[in-house]
Amino acid sequence: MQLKTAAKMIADVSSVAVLTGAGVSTASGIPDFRSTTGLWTADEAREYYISNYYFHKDPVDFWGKYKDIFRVKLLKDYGPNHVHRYLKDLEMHGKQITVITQNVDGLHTLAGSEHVIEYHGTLNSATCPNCGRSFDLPYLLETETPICEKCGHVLKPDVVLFGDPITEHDSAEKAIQQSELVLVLGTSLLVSPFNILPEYANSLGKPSILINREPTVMDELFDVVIHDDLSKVVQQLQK
Ligand code: CNA
Repeated sequence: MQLKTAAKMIADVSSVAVLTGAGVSTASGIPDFRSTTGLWTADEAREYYISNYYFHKDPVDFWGKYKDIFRVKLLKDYGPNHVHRYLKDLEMHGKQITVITQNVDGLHTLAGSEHVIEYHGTLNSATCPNCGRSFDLPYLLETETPICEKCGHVLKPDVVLFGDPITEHDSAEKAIQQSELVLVLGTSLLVSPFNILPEYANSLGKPSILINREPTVMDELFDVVIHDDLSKVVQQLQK
């Protein structure tokens, strides 16, 4: 029943803001953080190691931990799955889709989605804090600690680290304002300020759907809640 309602809600609108989290990429082989099989449970100190504070304290050790936690060396081996492709398909069928993602793997863009707001940045590049020059993933993998080839500074990842400001919040809110429906996929909604966005959508009276394997602390905000595997649900939505 919930599935049918969700399918109709999506079919009936021409614009959707899609808020995604790590659960969208698990079918690509990238573990999430907080579910029972996630990367986070093993070591709570991970939050500290991928913080702005630790980057400044010990940039060399930071880069080792960062590459390890986000499995940066494996990134080139991961590809979009049918959840990413489903969102691109909606776009191809004429809907205005804005993906607002917490994911840092770049897979929505790789799947061809045209409007992607990378709320927590990307693993695919890093920037020199001194001269602002940008470097791509292959360069970051050449050395253990990537250094700016122009001025010798240790590069800073383009991922938003704990303690970094969020620069995309306003554009995310704007995308929600301009969309008729909000679809939230594969996120625990535990990370702030991203988790303010569903509340914001609710305050604007936007209809909303949540699809996540496990219950979240915000389930009651949504008109439709489906607790199931995303790949399975998406296949059913496409029927
Ligand atoms: P999270 O807190 O790990 O939550 C993920 C949620 O997804 C959980 O509630 C799971 O139940 C759910 N989930 C996992 N697999 C599936 C599935 N197949 N079908 C349905 N639901 C599923 O991750 P969030 O995204 O909520 O937290 C935000 C963090 C995670 C961001 O800062 C990201 O940078 C970070 N992260 C990103 C990636 C990535 O880019 N792929 C991977 C791991 C962590």
